[in-house]
Amino acid sequence: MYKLILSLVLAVSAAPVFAAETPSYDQLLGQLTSVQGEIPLAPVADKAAFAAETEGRYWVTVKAADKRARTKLLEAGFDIVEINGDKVSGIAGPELMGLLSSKSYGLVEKTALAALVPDTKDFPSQDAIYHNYQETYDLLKQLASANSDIASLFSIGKTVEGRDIWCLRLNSSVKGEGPSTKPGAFFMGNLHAREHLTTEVSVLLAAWLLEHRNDADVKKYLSTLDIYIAPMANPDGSEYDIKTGSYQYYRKNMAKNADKSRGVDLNRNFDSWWCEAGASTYPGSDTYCGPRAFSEPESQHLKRFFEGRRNLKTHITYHSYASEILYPWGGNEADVPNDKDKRAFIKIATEMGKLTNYAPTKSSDMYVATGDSADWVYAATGALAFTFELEGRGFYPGAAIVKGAVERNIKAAVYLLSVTDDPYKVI
Ligand code: 0X9
Ligand code: ZN
Repeated sequence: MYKLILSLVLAVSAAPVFAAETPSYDQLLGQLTSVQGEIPLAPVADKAAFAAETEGRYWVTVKAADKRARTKLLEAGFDIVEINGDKVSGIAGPELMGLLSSKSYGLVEKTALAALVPDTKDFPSQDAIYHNYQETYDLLKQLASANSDIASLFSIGKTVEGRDIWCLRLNSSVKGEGPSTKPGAFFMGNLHAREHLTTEVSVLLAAWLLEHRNDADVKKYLSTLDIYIAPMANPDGSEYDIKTGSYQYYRKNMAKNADKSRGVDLNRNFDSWWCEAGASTYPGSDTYCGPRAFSEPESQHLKRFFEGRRNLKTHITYHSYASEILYPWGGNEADVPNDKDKRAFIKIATEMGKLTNYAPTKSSDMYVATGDSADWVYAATGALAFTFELEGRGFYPGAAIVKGAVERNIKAAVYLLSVTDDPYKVI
């Protein structure tokens, strides 16, 4: 990917706002359109190269009549990925297969994950346009240095394995981690490892905003707001998902659990009714909530980030995939108690829904799951926090999907910026 960018940059003269080595948004998207088609879910060539992670895990479809049934499945440790009418599909480990095959569950279909996963040492060639950790960091660094009057890069903190959670800040008066009184917006990608499209949406949003920094509306947001973009909130998991020789369908962080299993679901580890529903206490499960709320360095750093920036008014955490824009609560079937907030949530989600063709949805209508980041952000800071479930079929939807997803989501993000000065002006 990086070599591709470099050769393109050498071949095409850079737009004036970018330093010579910085690829423009169009150049980045040029690459995105140059590869077409979804990744075929082909049988794996070298089964011996398979990491233990896919061993004994299945892609499973079971009956689940309603959201209560879905929440119960999450609690049993089932990782729901798709909801289709009265059925759900997702990933189950060996410990769950017995239960799901029993009479009390309606098992419709199961396929060994090992048979579905394409072989790769990094992003596979069809997906070379996706940014891995180093490429994401390099692009953020280039964007910051080419726009050093308004952009800066800092680390929110280090992960379990010692990687930095990089965050690009766009603020015309303050750099790095200095405090700001301007209303703030925070865009975050890739809290779940395998949801790589969310990294692309976030990092290309950054590239687009800076390339369009002289457009009247963008210029206004850049001079009046405090904007943060962290495209990879779970870089350990994200790298693990692509670096072990094959896509791993990996969701969690890389915590070493007491029972020797790996990973805590960061979107169950926040202190919002922590581990009460739709989460598992079994460490091997994909929805493991961790030993306690905020047990993980990644969630701790995000907590500190939000608590130290009370100027933040709006937030999107990007996930994939369901084409939905979710608003609180997700951990509780009730509506948020503050009527003004509720109306603002619904109105803003609806407007962003028109721009993306995603469905505005109360999060708990998907399923009740406690400990998610958006519930905590809203409850703890009052910032209007949305969970985007991007479009696509599958976690590895291929290169062709990226351009449209990025373009649609830039529109929604720019709309969110347009209300960040006062989100209640929409009601
Ligand atoms: O389950 C999740 O964490 C999110 N879906 S994903 O497929 N990306 O894993 C949805 C979170 C929505 N929040 C709640 N329903 N609480
Ligand atoms: Zn997710």
